[in-house]
Amino acid sequence: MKILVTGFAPFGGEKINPAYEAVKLLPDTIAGATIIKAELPTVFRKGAQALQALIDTHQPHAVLCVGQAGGRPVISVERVAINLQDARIADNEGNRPTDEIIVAEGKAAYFSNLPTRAMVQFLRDKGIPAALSYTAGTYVCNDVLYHLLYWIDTLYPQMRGGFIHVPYDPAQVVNMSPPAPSMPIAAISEGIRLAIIAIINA
Ligand code: PCA
Repeated sequence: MKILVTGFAPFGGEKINPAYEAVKLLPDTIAGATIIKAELPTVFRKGAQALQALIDTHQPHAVLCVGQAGGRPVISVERVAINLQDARIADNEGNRPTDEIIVAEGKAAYFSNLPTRAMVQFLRDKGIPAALSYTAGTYVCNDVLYHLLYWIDTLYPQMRGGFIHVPYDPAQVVNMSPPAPSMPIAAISEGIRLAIIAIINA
């Protein structure tokens, strides 16, 4: 089995993106599955284009994208992506879409076909705080997840795909007052590893 796991480039003035830092720490093999790791640009549409090129090249059985959700206190396993771009801040190329549809002929929303509830439960069983999330936002992460789930619906029905949002790393919040919630990158990486085991075991 081959699993593509992606993180994102830092955005919004941050020096690191804990999502990609945690993805980089993953082993190359998890429970017998080959793990392919990559970084996506934090840019509307370009992030999704980069993901499509990776899927074309590697033909993975499953795709797990990981992004930073600064302010969320736990690892969030996303259930749904919506057909909307609505950016609070500019992306890394200065795009700031408002009220834009992602795919004109796409559905209003798609559900992840990963075992989201089992992933959350497995992380909790192993001591990593995790929760189901019913919104991936309306920024670049939702854009990438929406494209992924649209392709699964229309092009790759055998493929499984989904998204995990992760908290800030402590180094990103030390100078905030009060500091936003955070989780060390090593713990985030272990959470992603456990989520991948839950995907393999489903
Ligand atoms: N988080 C952003 C985009 C890139 C990332 O890591 C988001 O939640 O949309």
